[in-house]
Amino acid sequence: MGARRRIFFALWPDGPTLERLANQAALVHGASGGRLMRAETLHLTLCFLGDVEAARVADACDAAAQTGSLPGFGFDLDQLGCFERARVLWAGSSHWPDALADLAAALAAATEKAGFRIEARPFLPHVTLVRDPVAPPPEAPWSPLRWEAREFVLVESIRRPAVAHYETLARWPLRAPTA
Ligand code: 2AM
Repeated sequence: MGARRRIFFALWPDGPTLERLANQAALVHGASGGRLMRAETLHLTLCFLGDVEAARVADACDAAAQTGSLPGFGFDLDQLGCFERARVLWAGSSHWPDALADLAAALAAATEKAGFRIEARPFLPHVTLVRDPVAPPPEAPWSPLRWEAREFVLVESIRRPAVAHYETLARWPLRAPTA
């Protein structure tokens, strides 16, 4: 069996958004305990492809290009949530724009058409902030945070002892949003 690479499509925060997100993640962590995600790892997964053959990375890029020029959008990370089984604390949106759901759906459709197997779990946009929290999320402070998405990226998750390392492999612009 050839080498495999763990890849996913994501929104990555721009500098100012990342700074606010990282600051707030640190506040949450102060209340929740557990393992705080490092600032450079904060992201929102759009479509998780998992471990694929290395040669298939190019096919994932082709599939992304097939989605055409989709519009950019803004959304608010306005709530904290928790996946209890996975033991993660995250920031998410109570209402997200159709353009965000459409982007995730377009990537799922294009990658499935290219033969990738996508999990059928419903899309729930979230940014993981803390792993293995000790306290439940309502204890933690959170101020709504605006995120303007103008591109999406293909990222590789490289397993290193103890820490997750993410490397951006490619990026695609989103169109200027219509007013
Ligand atoms: P998480 O933050 O909820 O753990 C890299 O692992 C990224 O892919 C993370 O954002 C992670 O979500 C997400 N991810 C991992 N496994 C996944 C799966 N089976 N389905 C969807 N997303 C997954």
